[in-house]
Amino acid sequence: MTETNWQQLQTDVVALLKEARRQVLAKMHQTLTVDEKTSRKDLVTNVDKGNEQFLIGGIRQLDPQAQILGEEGFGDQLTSMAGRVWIVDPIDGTMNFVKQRDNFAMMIGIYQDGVGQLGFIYDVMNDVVYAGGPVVGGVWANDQPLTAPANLALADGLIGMSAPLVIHDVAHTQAIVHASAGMRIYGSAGIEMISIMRGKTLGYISHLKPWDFAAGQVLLNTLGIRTSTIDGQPLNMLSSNLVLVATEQAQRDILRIEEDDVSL
Ligand code: 2AM
Ligand code: CA
Ligand code: CA
Ligand code: CA
Repeated sequence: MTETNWQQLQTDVVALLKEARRQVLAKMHQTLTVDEKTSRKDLVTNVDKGNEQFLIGGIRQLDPQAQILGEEGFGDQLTSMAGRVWIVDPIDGTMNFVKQRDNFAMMIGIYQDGVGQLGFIYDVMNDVVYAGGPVVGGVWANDQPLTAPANLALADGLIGMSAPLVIHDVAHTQAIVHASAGMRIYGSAGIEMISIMRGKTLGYISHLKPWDFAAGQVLLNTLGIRTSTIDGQPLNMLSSNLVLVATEQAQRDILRIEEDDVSL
């Protein structure tokens, strides 16, 4: 693709995701094959793998020159973000998928030379695709344009967290929760990011891989929400990061807690 028609590409990716949803729903109530990756809390199913293969096949047709990074390893070995890179999480919230058959997402981020262009988070069970980016000038929930969430201070809203960080009080997460209006834990980075786009929570802190935040970063930044490491640095797209997603004000509040090293 020399001249990319981003609007058309967005439409094509949404169509691909809709077909992926049909396949996942059809397989969801059959017996799942569930394997442990690094621990009994880190699972992968036949549906994660099958869906990644399906999505990557579709992306290769849409953009044959691109590099593709997929969580389950069916894409390319990525060593740089040069050129066009697609980052795919076929099922985000696999534990929710296995235990609840709900609260999971499909996610795709498209980057050009390391810069986010389009993002997609599909809330599968509610059948809502969040799609958009700077190249199309906004974010849509299905056909509905989203407005930027209010720029809340930490004290004025709820914050999403990953449970292990709070249990072990990594990076002063307990002090951050204490300073907020309350904590919520959804168990899916994608569902957490949707909640922020909807203004239901003002941020999220979790230890994440590129496929967990690639799509959300594009969508959230388009809506004025900040994404960084817990130290306020840009996210590294080729490694794990301790990710801080927050409104501008809440990001400032949280970075101050990190700097002050306060324990409440
Ligand atoms: P996943 O389901 O695609 O693996 C769960 O708290 C959230 O964190 C999910 O979005 C999950 O994505 C992500 N996550 C990242 N690393 C994880 C890990 N090692 N184990 C479980 N979930 C992980
Ligand atoms: Ca996983
Ligand atoms: Ca994930
Ligand atoms: Ca996944």
